[in-house]
Amino acid sequence: MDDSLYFSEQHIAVRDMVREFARDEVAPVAARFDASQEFPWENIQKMGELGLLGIPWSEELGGAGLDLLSYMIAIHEMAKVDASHGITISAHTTLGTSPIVNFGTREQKERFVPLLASGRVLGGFGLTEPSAGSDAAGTKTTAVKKDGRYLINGSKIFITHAGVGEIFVITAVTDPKAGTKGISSFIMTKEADLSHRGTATIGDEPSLPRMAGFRAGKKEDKLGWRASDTRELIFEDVEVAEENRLGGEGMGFINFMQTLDAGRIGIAALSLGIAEGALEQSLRYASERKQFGRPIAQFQGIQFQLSDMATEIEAGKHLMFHAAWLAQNKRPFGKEAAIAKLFCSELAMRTTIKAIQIHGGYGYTKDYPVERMMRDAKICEIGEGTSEIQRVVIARHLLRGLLD
Ligand code: COS
Repeated sequence: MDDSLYFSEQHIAVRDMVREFARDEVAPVAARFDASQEFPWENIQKMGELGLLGIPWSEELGGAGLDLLSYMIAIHEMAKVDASHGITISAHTTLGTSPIVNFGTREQKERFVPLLASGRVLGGFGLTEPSAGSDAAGTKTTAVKKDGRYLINGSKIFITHAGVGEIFVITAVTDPKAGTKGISSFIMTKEADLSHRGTATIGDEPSLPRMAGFRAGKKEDKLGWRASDTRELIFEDVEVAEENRLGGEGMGFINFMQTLDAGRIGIAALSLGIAEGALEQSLRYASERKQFGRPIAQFQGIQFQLSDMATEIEAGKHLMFHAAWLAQNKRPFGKEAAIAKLFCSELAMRTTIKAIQIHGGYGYTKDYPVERMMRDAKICEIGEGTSEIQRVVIARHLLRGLLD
C-alpha cells in the first residue's frame, strides 16, 4: 500500500516520528525488557512527551488533537518494532481513556483526561473476571449503593497496566436482577507500583486519591507482551463516590462493548505492525543468508513465503484502515472492526511462524526478534475478544434482522 496515496502530510509526519522513536529508543531495548518483564517506564515517559499517549483527544483535554487514523498509524508503526510498547499506547488510550472521553461528564473529563492524555498517569480498563471472559456479562464484582456512595467488592484479571496504572474504568453489578442492564461502570484511582521506574517521573500523581481497598494483585508471567504490565485488580470494600460513576446506572455493559468495538481496530493495527516487522526481518535475513551458494531469497520456496506474507498484510491494512475510517467518520463500524481484528490477528500468527521458518534454526533463538514477534502475536487472537468472539460478533451483524 502506497501510504502517500491515502495519508495526509500529518499522517506521514506521525508515522515518521514514531518510526524514528521506535528505531532509536525501542529497538535497542525491546529484547532486554522482554526478558526481564519490566515495564519500560523511561520510554513510556518519552512517548507521553511526544504526545503518543493522547493522540486522538482534543488539545483542550490535553491531547494531541489528531485523528483516529493518526492513532492507528502510531500503534502500527510502534508494533513493527515492539508490541509491548504498542499495546501500551492502545490499552492506555482506547481502553483506559476513551470511556471517560466518550461517556464521562464534563467534570470527569476535565479532572482525569489531561492527566492521561499527557502520559503523566497511566490508565486501564477492568472488565475481565474469572467468570467474565468471553461472557462479558458474567461480572461478579458488585457495587452496592449506600448513603450516596457505592461499596465495591470483587476482582478483575488480566488487566493491562494494573500495576503501573493509577486511573481505571471498571464494571460492577449494581442491580443483580437486571442482567446486562444491571452493570455499571466506575472511575477508580489507586497507587502505582513504581519499582523499576528508574529516572522516570510519571506514575505518581499527587492530585489523585488512593482509594482504600483498591490495589493490584498478582503479576502474570506471560508468553508475549512481556514488557507490558498485566495483573489482577482487587477491590475490598472500596468506597466510591457517586460522582465517580461513569455514565448512567446500568449503562456499563453497553459502554464497555462500544469501547471494545473501537479497541479491536487498535488490535488489528498492532497485529499488522507485528506482521510487517516480521516480514521486514525476513526480507533482510533472506537476502543475506546464503545456502547452496546463493542468498536464500533467490529460491522460489522462500519467495513464495515472502509473497504470501506481503499479500495478507496488504489485505489486512485495507481492512484495518477501512474500519478506522468508518469510526473516524462516525459511521457504524462494529462489524468491520471485528473483521479487521479477526483477519489481522490470525495473519500475524501465520506471518510470524513463516518468519521463523525462513530464519531456520536462528529464528528459534533469541538472536533474532522473530521468535518474540511470534509470542507477541498470539495474544492478538485472544485479547479484546477472542477470534471465536469476533466470529460471533460478525455473524450477529450478518444475521441481524434475518432471524427475528
Ligand atoms: N455496541 C453497543 N451495544 C451493544 C454491543 C455493542 N458492541 N454489544 C452488545 N450491545 C448491547 C445489545 O444491543 C444489548 O442491548 P439491548 O438489551 O438493549 O438490546 C445488550 O448490549 C446486551 O447484548 P447481548 O445480549 O448481545 O449480550 P451477550 O451477553 O449475548 O454478549 C458478546 C455479547 C458475546 C458479544 C459479548 O459478551 C462480548 O463481546 N464478549 C467478549 C468480551 C471481550 O471482548 N472480552 C475481552 C476483554 S479484554 S479488554
